[in-house]
Amino acid sequence: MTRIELITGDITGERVDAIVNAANSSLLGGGGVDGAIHRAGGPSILAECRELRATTLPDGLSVGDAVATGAGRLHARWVVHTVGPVWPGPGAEAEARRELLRAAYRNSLGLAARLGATSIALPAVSAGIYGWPADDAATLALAAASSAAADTVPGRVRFVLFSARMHDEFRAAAERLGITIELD
Ligand code: AR6
Repeated sequence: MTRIELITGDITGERVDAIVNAANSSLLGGGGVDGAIHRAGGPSILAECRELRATTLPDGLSVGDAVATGAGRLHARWVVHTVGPVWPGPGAEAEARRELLRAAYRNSLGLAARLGATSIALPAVSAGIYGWPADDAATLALAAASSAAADTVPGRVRFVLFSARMHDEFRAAAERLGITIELD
């Protein structure tokens, strides 16, 4: 049974096996949580990302995929980089991209589980610079974590939300979905 926790805070302070980064396809850094993770984790994470680009990912990481590096100075073993979709605005395209946001969570959780992570911290992927509506982002995130088969998700899943407002959105989404969560 997966334990899902909601906390408000800065994900770079987490002590877990794996920290998920809301990156972009270049893997070469950016703003938001991506910038914060690289700043706090130090240059080794970017060096590993450059190495991935030079070897297995010459065209970058596709939207919805996930890849792991070490975690540098962070209190974690791995950073799992994923790329969420940009919010396209309401309409048919939004439904297609929702599947990509689900995939970003599913692939991040699955990769961490395969690496042997028993705990993982995730931000609200796509809900910042990429503009995804907070209520839908929260619903997709929690549904992905709670519906995953036990061996495809670390036992402890912590959603680390950067604002009280996003924390409220996740709590409301958990209620709508009927998911039991632990609050810090
Ligand atoms: N800890 C936890 N959550 C955070 C932190 C932090 N330190 N900093 C921001 N957030 P965003 P995206 C929240 O914009 O929407 C980058 O430039 C933030 O409030 O980081 O997937 C990448 O390189 C929001 O709720 O990621 C890409 O180009 C959530 O994390 C692009 O932004 C995600 O916001 C990705 O955009």
